Amino acid sequence: MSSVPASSAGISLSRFLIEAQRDQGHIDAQLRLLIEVVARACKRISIAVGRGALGDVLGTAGTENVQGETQKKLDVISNEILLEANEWGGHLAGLASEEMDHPHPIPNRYPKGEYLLVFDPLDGSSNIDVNISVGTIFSVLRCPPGANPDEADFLQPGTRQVAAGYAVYGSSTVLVLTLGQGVYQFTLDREQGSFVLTGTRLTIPEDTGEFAINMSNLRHWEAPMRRYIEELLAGTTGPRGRDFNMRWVASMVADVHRILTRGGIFIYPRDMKDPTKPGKLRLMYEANPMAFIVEQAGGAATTGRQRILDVVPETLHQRVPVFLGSKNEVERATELHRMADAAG
Ligand code: P6P
Repeated sequence: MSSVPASSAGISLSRFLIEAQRDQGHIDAQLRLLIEVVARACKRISIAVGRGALGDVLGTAGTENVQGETQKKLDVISNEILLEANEWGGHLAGLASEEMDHPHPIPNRYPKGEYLLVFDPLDGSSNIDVNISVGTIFSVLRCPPGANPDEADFLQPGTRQVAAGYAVYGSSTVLVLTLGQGVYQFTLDREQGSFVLTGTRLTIPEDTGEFAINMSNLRHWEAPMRRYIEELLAGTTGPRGRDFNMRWVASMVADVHRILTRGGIFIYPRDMKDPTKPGKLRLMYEANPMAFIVEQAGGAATTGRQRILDVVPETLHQRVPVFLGSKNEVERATELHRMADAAG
């Protein structure tokens, strides 16, 4: 991550977006409003998450989402915050969320815009009750012209994203954003109540000594996946000739933010626990936005067999295997999978 040049130090998110629209022409007014609205919603989510046991926000909501996962109260709260914040502004034609079976149409009483917003309102929510970082992940697509969008209009490959970002609610609340021209980091100044630029053109080192994976699934992995991890675990005694460290937060946002900050490889591979699922993470609102950000930071992101951003979605809540982070490690792991496939 490059330090913020003096000329940029302390720039607010609003000023950054105005300059991206007015001076660089990277975005239009609707997209600027969209990002500002999402950022404001993330501030509200940060406040709700920060209440912890002092607010009536911990524990389960007693309901299940479309994934069949038990919803935490904060899953529902965060989803409602993002829906309510985005309905009335006239910048969206539709929204889709991990927490909702079908896309959410913009009510007829509000004007419709040109963009589609897809999000995971609170990623890693199983960590909430134990006070470990969680986050919000979002992806922005263009709505097909004139469409009153249904699910099919959302099913665009990740290369069609015009913006993506995440907020991580940790020791500080950080918003990471790409508009397709590099990756930028903003930290929430709670006294001002605004996001302030704290990192420009974040870059991921091509090599790393750190990997992130849930090792408890080892016996369920495909052979090339086991071979890759065995290479890392062999350290200086194995073919890689160096030792590796492991981290696993079980909050994708926290693991990806660490990788964006100091490098690493994050893997959630296909496993045979449930052969009907090609992985745990969802393409549209986890893999795609994170892959866009990682590639914009000079990293790589594949399914182990193809570039994530090239995957053509078939369903809104489709899952994919995820390998992302330091380019040379992602390429090594992907090459092992391709060699295994070629060997049949
Ligand atoms: P596991 C959180 O539930 C999540 O979707 C990601 O944020 C995280 O990387 C992964 O699942 C953790 O999965 O199997 O380790 O609990």
